[in-house]
Amino acid sequence: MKYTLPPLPYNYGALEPYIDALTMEIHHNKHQQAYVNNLNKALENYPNLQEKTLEWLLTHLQEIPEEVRTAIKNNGGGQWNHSFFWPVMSPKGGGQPKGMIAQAIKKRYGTFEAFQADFNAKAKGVFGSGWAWLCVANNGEIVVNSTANQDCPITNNLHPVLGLDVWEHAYYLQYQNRRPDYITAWWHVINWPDVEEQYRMVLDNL
Ligand code: MN3
Repeated sequence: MKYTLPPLPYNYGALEPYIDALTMEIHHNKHQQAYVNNLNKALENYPNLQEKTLEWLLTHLQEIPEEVRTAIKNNGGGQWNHSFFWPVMSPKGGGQPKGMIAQAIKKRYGTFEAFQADFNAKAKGVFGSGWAWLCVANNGEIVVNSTANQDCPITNNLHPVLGLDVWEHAYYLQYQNRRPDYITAWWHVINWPDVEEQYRMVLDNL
């Protein structure tokens, strides 16, 4: 089995009261584990694809045989997105960013609040299941966008530095239908030092 479930960088209850322990446990241990299992299953009969990185697979979907392309897009995206998602949250999170990402946000939006409003609107606007993102485009500009299902921004040449899972499985136990309340709570757990690190890494690799 090539792909495995990455451990969370904190315990399941660490993000309470903003995200409850049972949601975190099911989300990580059941939902992400299912993406891992189904990704491995999709790759079972394709030894040449097993040798590629997950990033390669998600940026070369058109080169993947049609019979496993959707499975790899969905489950590979699920594995990538969730592995990215956990470290951008922290029990010591929240507040406002510092450093280069703070400057980029200020340059693009003027204020942190204007950025937050745009991100919230994109997150609330996802119809059905998907994600909201803060990404960097190939020209170095930051972009706030959303993706459907488990579509990964890297497939479209956008490099995430922050992401929010707005699938119902991410919040339904605690917030039921109140996605906006989940989004509001989530700002309290954003790990801005990690976002800054992601941003610097992306810029270094453009
Ligand atoms: Mn999820």
